[in-house]
Amino acid sequence: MRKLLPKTLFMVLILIHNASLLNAQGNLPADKKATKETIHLYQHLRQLRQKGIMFGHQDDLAYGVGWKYQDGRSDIKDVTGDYPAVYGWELGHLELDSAVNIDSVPFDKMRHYIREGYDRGGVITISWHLHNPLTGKTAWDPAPGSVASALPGGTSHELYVKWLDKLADFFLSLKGENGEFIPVIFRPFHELNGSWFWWGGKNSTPPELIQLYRFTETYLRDTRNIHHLLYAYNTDRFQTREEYLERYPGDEWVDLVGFDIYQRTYENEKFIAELDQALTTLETIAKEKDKIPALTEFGYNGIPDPQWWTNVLWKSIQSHQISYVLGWRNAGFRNKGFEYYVPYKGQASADNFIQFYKEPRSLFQKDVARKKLYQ
Ligand code: BMA
Repeated sequence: MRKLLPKTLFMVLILIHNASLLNAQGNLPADKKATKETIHLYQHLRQLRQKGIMFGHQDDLAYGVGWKYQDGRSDIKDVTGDYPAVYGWELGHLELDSAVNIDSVPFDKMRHYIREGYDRGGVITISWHLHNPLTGKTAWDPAPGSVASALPGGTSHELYVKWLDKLADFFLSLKGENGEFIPVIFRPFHELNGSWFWWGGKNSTPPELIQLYRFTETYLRDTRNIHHLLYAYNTDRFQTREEYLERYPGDEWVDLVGFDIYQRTYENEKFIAELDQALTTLETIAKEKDKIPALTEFGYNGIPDPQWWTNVLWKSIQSHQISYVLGWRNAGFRNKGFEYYVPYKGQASADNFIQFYKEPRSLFQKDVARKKLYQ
């Protein structure tokens, strides 16, 4: 009896701890049936913002500049000795039954990397550059009426639903050690205020896209019974609050609010001012709506400024309480040029990245693993 007591007491304390987390106001994600790992992740993401900003990287474990599919490798780890806290993955071409994604990453390998990141205590986020279901061409085919046609009653609706089934199957294949589903921050229809994708900007009316967003979420959640997703509402760079919210599906559909932004000129000060301003607006919106703000994609291709991490990125984000920033993929040699958004070992900004890594409020794998985000 005496021996059992501490263990029983411990379990009771855990139960009380979990119950208090679950009952606290505003502590449930948009999906009211979310799995317990998903709820815990959601709650930790909300709280962790007070401690710092997580660093994320797209396709981090799959390839980097000059390498592909080497177990345990990551450009971020090569530079800092630590992995990122957030791992981004992309599902484009899943809808085509292709074995590899839009960037040639085999889906089987991706599943394995997702599990690896989760096992290390990291956060998984997923985007989907799905083809245009109306024209059968790429995501970058802004044919008029594409969104309307994907809606119930539309000519490509049936195909769109078939694609959602493939997406659902993929999400349902992501499992941890004990058979639990691996929580994912899903950011459907990203950059939705820009007009380059079939779903975005001028290519549909805001009510059409809102309807498609809600349909998609309802289908995954209620028809396919998927309860391990957090939903991100994701624009590109924006000027005003009104522009940001124009296609917002509503508070009950969204967990995170974010935007994507890239630096494309040498004008650091201009970029800092724009990013800082947009983050201020985003945080105000997030506060009002009780959502988690994040910089869902960023980058400066080739990072030509060796001091960029501390002098530009950190300078712009340090005073903000956002959940994470996701650097885009290190594609390496592509289209007759190099494309990468985080340094690799020996790259001009690598030393400065280490300085950024050492900032107490920049969070990487080791920092978040300690937080046990799924418990
Ligand atoms: C874009 C580019 C493309 C890539 C796509 C999906 O921003 O990086 O090269 O195919 O994302 O990952």
